[in-house]
Order: sequence, then C-alpha cells, then structure tokens
Amino acid sequence: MVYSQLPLRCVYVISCSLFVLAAGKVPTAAHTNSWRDLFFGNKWLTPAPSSSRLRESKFLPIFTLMPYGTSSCAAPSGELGNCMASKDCLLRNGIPAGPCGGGYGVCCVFLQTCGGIIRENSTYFVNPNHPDVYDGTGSCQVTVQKMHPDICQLRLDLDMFSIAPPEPANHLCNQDQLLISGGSPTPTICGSSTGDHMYIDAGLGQSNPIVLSVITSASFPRLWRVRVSQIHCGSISRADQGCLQYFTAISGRVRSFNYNTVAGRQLSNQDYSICIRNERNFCGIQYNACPDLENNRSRAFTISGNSNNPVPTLVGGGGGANGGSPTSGCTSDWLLIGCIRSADRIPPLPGCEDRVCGGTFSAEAGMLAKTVQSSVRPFRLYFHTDGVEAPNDIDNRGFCLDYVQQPCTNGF
Ligand SMILES: [Ca+2]
Repeated sequence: MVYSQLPLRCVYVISCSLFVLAAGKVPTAAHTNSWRDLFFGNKWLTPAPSSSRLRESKFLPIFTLMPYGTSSCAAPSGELGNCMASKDCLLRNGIPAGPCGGGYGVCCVFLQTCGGIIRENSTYFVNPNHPDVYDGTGSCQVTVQKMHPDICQLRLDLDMFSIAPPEPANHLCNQDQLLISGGSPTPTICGSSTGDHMYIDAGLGQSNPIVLSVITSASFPRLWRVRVSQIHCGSISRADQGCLQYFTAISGRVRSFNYNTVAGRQLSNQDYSICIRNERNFCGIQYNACPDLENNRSRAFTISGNSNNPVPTLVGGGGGANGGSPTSGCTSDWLLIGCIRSADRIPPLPGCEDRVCGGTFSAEAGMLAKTVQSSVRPFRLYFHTDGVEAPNDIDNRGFCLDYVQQPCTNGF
C-alpha cells in the first residue's frame, strides 16, 4: 500500500532515487517500539517480522517527503496516522509513531479505548491491552464526536475484529456484541469480521455523538482495532444513502459478517444493504460464490437449510399470501439482488428472481452453482436473517460472493 503512494510522494527526484537505491537492501535490525511502550506499557507486541513491514518502517522517512500537516503515514505497527509536528501530536493526545515528512514531522496515531472520546479523523478504537487480547467483561465504549459540522458519515474499518462468536443453535450474539448507537440503525455483530467495514450515517448537526460499544461477557480472548474515519458531506468517498457497506471497484468481494467457511456462523437478525458503485460504462453485474478451499462441498453460500448436507438453491419469497410451502422459497433468511438470472442461459430466461437462499448459489432452483447476473441499478444486495436457525437451519456460514461489473455492450 505504501509503495503505491510512491509516485505522489516523490516530490524530489534525488530523494526518490535514494528510495530506489535503498529499497534493494533489506534491513536486519528490528525497529523499536518505544512510542508504544511509553503509552501502553510493555503490552505492545513486536509486529510480525515481515521484511516488507521492516522496509516500510525503515523507509518511511524517505518517501513521506510531502510537507507534513496533511499527509497520511503508516506506523510500524500498521496503523495509519497523520504526519504532523511532534508538539501538535502530543497536544492533540496523539501517539508519535516514528518520523515522517523527511524527519520534520512525526507519524501521529490516534488510539482510544474504553471511555474514550474520538475527536480526530482516523482514530482507532482498540480493545484494552491492545495489541494483546482482552478477556474482561462489561461494556467498553467510545464516543465519536464530529470533528466538523459538515461530517455526514463515519466509516468503520474492522482492521482486527474478533470477539466471542454467536451461540450455535440460533446464531444470536448473546455473549459479545458490537453495538452502534446514535447513527443510522446497524445490525449487531459478533464473532470474527476482520477486514470488513461499515458506514454509519452521522446525521445533521454537531450535537449527535455516535457511541461504539463492545459488550462482553464470559471469558474469550478478544481483539479489536477499528479505524473510525469521518466523511464530509461533499466527499467523493461518501457512501450512497442507506448503504451499510459500500464498494467502489469494478470487481471485488462481498460477504456477510462473521463469514468463515470453517467455523463461521451466519449472524441472525441482520437487515442491511450492500452497495456497489456503478462504475462509468458498466451496466450490469455478475456474481459468483467465492472459492471455498477448506471444504469438499462449498459452503461459500449457505444461508438456509442444514448445510452439513447438500442443500439446493431456493428462490423467491415462497409461502406468503399464496399459501405455498415455506420450504419452497426464501421466507426466513435471504439475500436479495434485483432481477437475477443465471448467466449461462442463451437466450436468457424470460423470468428473473430476487430473493435467493438455500445452500447453493444460483438464480434458479437446483443443485448447480451458477454465475448470476443482474442489470438493476444501482447495484445493491439486501441481506436479511431472522432470529431463528434451529432446528431446520444448521451450520450455515452466510455468504461470500465475488462480483464483476459488466460493460454496457454485451447485452447489458
Ligand atoms: Ca434464520
């Protein structure tokens, strides 16, 4: 990631050459963690000794040559910080995490844990003892205050997120929960969701703080590091209205929280939208179940049924006013994508479906996983689960789908 910033940061030709020359040498001495020791005692662990990370820490001063004050930088332990004068960092209760800006500034990282107030953009909400695990119980919460009245959204990046999983029968977050209050409604999540993100509508006005709480009970080795970014109302990074998750690439991967093909459990009581920005000149989108490298029979899409057995695709709302059997459609847990069709039908089937569930990803009932396409814009997926799993729904993992937007030629 840092390397990709190189062209922007290469302000001075001589210094960039220095970087290129220096990058060939892999440093052998580990960096110090003194800044972390200062603020968090000796609980900080030395990060994994990957050579790339050592390179990043060593060469940070060389390629962060922009004048400090506005540029972001990376701390040796992986957090993103802002490059600023050392005294400003301390005044703002930041943690100086090594030099940046050619040695004229420090990479200032903002961390908060239980009881903290977040006032700076890109502040991390971390567990007590971070980066060690936390085994305590209670409610650990931080309050996010807008750094400017013109902040419309928060983006939470779950850099590290592992709290106790949902219980096994109905997949309810009974032991641990991440709760967000004060913003738009968000689903309660638990378990492991490292790498996932959420957007929270921050509302208008200065005086509605958003509170992030991790509620814990019983023993579990928890770890979390959530980056909280504040998004201006006019920012190009602002997500579309109503999108809990927002993806902005031609291709990518969407998945449910706590998804994991080995031990993940689809969370109950979810109801949210996943949005994919329609990129210019793209008119349709295709979805495929992600590869499942751990199981003989893929569990990448297991939303309803007993996924320890082969479960077909179910489509449509079923049941309901027409009195059909609830097992003939998706009545309890489902993913909804507007007017989906299987991509392999030429010519395409005249009808299309919206809800899909079961244990095989396709747009038509059956046991064959298929590529699914839709041209309903904007590109959105709606995920709904109720509060019940047992006895009919067992060991469902949720979903993981790879998407690719389709150019406006080619039938879309
Ligand atoms: Ca359910």
